[in-house]
Amino acid sequence: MTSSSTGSSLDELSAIDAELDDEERLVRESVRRFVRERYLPRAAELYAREEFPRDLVPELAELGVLGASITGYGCAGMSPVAYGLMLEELEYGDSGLRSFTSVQGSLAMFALYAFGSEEQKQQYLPAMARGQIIGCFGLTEPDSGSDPGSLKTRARRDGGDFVLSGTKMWITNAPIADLAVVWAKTDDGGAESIRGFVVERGTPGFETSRIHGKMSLRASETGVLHFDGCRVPARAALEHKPGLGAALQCLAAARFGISWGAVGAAKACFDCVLAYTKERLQFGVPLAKKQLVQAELAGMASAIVRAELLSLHYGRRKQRVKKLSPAQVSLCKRNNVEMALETARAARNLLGANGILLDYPVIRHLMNLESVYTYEGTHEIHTLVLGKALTGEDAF
Ligand code: TGC
Ligand code: FAD
Repeated sequence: MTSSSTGSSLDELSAIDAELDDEERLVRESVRRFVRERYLPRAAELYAREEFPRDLVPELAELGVLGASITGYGCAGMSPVAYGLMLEELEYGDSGLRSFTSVQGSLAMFALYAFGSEEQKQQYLPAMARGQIIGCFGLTEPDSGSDPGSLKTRARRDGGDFVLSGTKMWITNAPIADLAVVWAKTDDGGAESIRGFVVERGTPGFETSRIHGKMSLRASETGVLHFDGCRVPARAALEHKPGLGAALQCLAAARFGISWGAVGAAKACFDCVLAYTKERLQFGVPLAKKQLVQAELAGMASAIVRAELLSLHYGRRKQRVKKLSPAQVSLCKRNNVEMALETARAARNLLGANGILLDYPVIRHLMNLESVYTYEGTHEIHTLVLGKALTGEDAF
């Protein structure tokens, strides 16, 4: 079985091409070309320098990947499968590149699209699709991660305004964001509940700082959002049923995309190690001639193809019925990220000592996937979502 110049032998095994329409193939090919020509040559250096390549944002916008699943407002209106393939190709490059795109599109832009006023949509979405406004999504806090219902950030009503106070931590894109979608507790209108707000950079009382020294997702900028008496007009509040449901709807969109992205990271590890085992001689023959090595490769290929077909199935279903259940999304994210992490670990092992060098993409993906395993709902949280769906028992 041979690899095509742009594709992988895995694509031949899954025969996924035959299941895609022209638009989906075109999206996959154009993003694949961008990643291989424009990102991969710089990937190790960006990772080593803890740097997100801001200079590539206009090219990402040109490719139509920002807010790609949104229809109208200058967005590409991609099908769920085209959107997923696009993220798979981006994460073949680096999880940080995919993270940037997920947060911009599935979290910040999706929140505005689903819960923003018409004025907010017109004001922000076209510029975000062009990459001229970068967004972030602030849910997690220093003391509130898996249990976002316990968040402490407050939005106090004061006449025609809201006044925000609190801290959001571990926020992707925070240091480079022009606006933040922020989830805060308010008692406006009676009982205390969670609401989303849009806060622009430059608003007095709103600052961001960068988290340095991450050993994972180093090519993604992660930071803290600080709100100290930050006054925003009432029209900055998103329009949704009060509570956590709106934030979780945004997360559902992003988690579906991550299930595809993880397949891309796993494929990058597989392609690297397949080539390596054909060239690396030990005991006088290529590693690829050893049965134990072939068993590893066969296991990896099977797991990757199964994961991609799972995402394809849910993507088609999402297109047909418009929405996946929370348990379906959890199953997909949980399965595919675990698969990618195990694939990356196995690939790292097959590279031997070389596996710890940034000269090969594998250790970078392995370290990145440790974050992907934790964010957007940890592996355990998705296990518990599935457990609850299966048993009816809430074990959170
Ligand atoms: P619970 O009482 O069960 O539900 C509250 C309301 O939300 C609805 N709901 C969902 N809606 C859509 N999708 C889902 N998956 C949903 N799960 C629940 C639910 O129906 C209810 O609606 P309503 O109308 O009745 O009010 O909420 P809970 O507090 O018990 O929480 C459940 C739990 C633990 C699953 C949830 O809190 C959770 O998912 N925790 C994990 C937190 C998380 O994922 N944080 C991610 C932060 S963002 C991020 O990590 C970005 S990284 C991006 C990158 O760089 O790529
Ligand atoms: P905790 O919730 O403290 O969990 C610690 C451990 O306990 C985990 O293993 C967890 O699975 C386990 N655990 C928790 N509860 C239970 C339970 N009930 N039963 C069994 N085990 C449990 N957040 C945002 O809002 N926006 C972002 O853009 C964003 N980007 C991120 C980027 C990176 C690089 C990282 C690492 C995180 C990012 N996050 C973001 C935060 C991320 O969503 C949280 O880290 C995640 O939700 C987990 O929260 P926590 O880190 O506080 O862990």
